[in-house]
Amino acid sequence: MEEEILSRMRRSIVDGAPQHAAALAQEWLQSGSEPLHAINDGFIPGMRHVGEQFGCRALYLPDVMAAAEAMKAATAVLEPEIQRRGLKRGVRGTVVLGTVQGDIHEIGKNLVGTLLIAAGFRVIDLGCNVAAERFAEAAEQAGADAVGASSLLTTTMVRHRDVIAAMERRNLRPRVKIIVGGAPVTGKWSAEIGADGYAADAQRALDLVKRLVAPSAGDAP
Ligand code: B12
Repeated sequence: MEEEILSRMRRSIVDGAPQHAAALAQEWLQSGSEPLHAINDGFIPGMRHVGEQFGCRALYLPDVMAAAEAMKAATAVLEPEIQRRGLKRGVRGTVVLGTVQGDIHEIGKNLVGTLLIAAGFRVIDLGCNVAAERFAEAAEQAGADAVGASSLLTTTMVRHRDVIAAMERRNLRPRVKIIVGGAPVTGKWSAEIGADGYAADAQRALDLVKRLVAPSAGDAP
């Protein structure tokens, strides 16, 4: 039963069907199932498939755009429930999040933000296409503990370096931690540019922030 609905979730993304995706997400919540499981094992595999098909030109940009709309419709239903389930245990720290300049991919970054909020972090989400200086300015103003910069394009990954440089110019380093992520990003890249860490998915991103920012709270869910 669960496997069947997960498979329909994958299909709803590939078909680019927002209403169907949202309805499946609702059905999932009504059955009392774990919302993150639906994202990780239902909707994200659909998105991954679309990305692969786009990469080998079996699908085109409008297909990817439709898939992204379906993904957003599903996460709009699931993310509030993820946050609700996590709430509320005193603020553990402040994290500034954004997608780097020139890049408008936001779905993964939003998911990272949702898990951080659910775990008790204050998240300042700057959105996408964010200039390096803006990350640093927001971190300074908010007294942030960490900055997370997302990048989904090999051509925009280099902007991570700019974020680090902007933070250094304001003397925010090494106190404010910098973490990087997004499909083309690796641990090797993070080490090469002098970031504090990289994570492959939202759950690992949360674990990383807990380790870097709130080590004493590391055992809490
Ligand atoms: C959806 C999508 C789009 C949508 C984005 C919609 C939106 N509002 O976000 C639209 C249609 C707009 C789009 C546009 C483009 N796209 Co696009 N897109 C994708 C696709 C299919 C899925 C991305 C996604 O949402 N995945 C689901 C989420 C949940 O996963 P995720 O983003 O990886 O995030 C997870 C982790 O990476 C991590 N994470 C993410 N951010 C962060 C941040 C931190 C700090 C940490 C620690 C972790 C972390 O946690 C997340 C949750 O688990 C990918 C394929 C892929 N495999 O990634 C291509 C892909 C990224 N796109 C690609 C391309 C080429 C483009 C375009 C250039 C196409 C064009 N010709 O115009 C444009 C670029 C526009 C721009 N300037 O940014 C290429 C990139 C190739 C490359 N190597 O550079 C990909 C890989 C597709 C492909 N196979 O060719 N795209």
